[in-house]
Amino acid sequence: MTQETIKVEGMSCMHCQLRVKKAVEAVEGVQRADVNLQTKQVTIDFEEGKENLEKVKATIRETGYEPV
Ligand SMILES: [Cu+2]
Repeated sequence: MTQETIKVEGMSCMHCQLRVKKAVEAVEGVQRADVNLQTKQVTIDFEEGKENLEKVKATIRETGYEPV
């Protein structure tokens, strides 16, 4: 498993937090995503060999938030 942490701007409440979590967890190769509203950090656990951070970032953007 590989873990990556990115920062995401634009999340303001628990609804945003859940939307981002669900969207990221639906990306192929993502095992789990944890979203921290306070720190704006999204921690992503990828399956070995299926790390695709660019796809995750694109999905977050499509969902309406801004990965930085
Ligand atoms: Cu919200």
